Amino acid sequence: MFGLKKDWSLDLPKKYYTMDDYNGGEARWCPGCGDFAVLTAVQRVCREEQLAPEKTVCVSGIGCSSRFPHYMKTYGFHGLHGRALPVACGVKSRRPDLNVFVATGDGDCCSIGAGHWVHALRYNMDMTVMLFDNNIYGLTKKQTSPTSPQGLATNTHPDGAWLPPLNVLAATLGFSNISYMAQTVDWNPTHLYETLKSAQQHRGLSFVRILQRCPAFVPTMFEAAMQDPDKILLLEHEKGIPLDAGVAKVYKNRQAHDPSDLIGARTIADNTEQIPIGLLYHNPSALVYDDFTTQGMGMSTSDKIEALNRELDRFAIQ
Ligand SMILES: Cc1ncc(C[n+]2csc(CCOP(=O)(O)OP(=O)(O)O)c2C)c(N)n1
Ligand SMILES: [Mg+2]
Repeated sequence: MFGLKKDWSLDLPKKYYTMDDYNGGEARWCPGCGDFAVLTAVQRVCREEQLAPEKTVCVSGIGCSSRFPHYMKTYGFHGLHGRALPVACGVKSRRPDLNVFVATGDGDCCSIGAGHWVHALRYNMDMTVMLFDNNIYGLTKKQTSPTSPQGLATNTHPDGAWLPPLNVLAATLGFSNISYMAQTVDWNPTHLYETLKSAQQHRGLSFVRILQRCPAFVPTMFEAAMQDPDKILLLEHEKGIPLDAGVAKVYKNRQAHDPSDLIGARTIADNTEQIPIGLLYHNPSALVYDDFTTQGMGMSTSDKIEALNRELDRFAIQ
């Protein structure tokens, strides 16, 4: 009589979400695309944290990486190019109870969506933002993006990109009221997973830049760092991303970095000779905009009408 209680009601186990509960179907990215690894890592985080699929929403802009919401069996919004963040802020402002993930590309976030990048990070609403940075416009087939390295031959700069890339880490650290910024790579699944898990647990906007391979258009982009792990600088600290023994074994080039140290984070970000991975900055006490947008949400209709009338009365001409 397994699971049958004395009053004849069934003692069913609490629902446990498995990977399947987050699987939105076969992902159609190119073979070898780094986006697959990110998708799996997010599904693992959802399972680990037991995020209810019906309480989770993935928001994106436009790009290969922005196809992400289609492959998650959660709510999703595949939006307009560059507009992932304002949509996500809108969702969060009315539904603070939802877990929000944002998928945005380097073109989506740092080019056409750059204005929203600055302001959404300043609003610091509680969501996990994943910047899929493959240093190229993938979906439109190889145009220069703000993070393309100088000299990269693309369809818009066949003789090589003219300018050095935008330093995403340094730029983000310059925005006001940021609360969480980490960097990871798609080709180390453990570090990727640990980083996204830590990001999801943070209350506020966690901005995670993921160096992401695009074998179709820039197949050698991160090859040097993959071949020689010493080109990666692994940041370690008790307040940082939990250090997995396997990850520590691969990345011998390590630096202790307290993520509350903004000046230290800026110094690391400015050194473009190495690729830092880990938590660069964390300020859990930054103001969270949700605390303002959710004010009055529990009001009844008559309370709302009364409050509205009170406001209108302020304009009455005596
Ligand atoms: C308003 C607007 N401008 C331009 C485009 C064309 N467009 C679609 S995706 C894209 C860039 C995609 O690059 P990225 O954001 O880096 O994503 P990826 O495909 O590399 O993942 C561009 C320019 C568009 N869809 N809408
Ligand atoms: Mg891109």
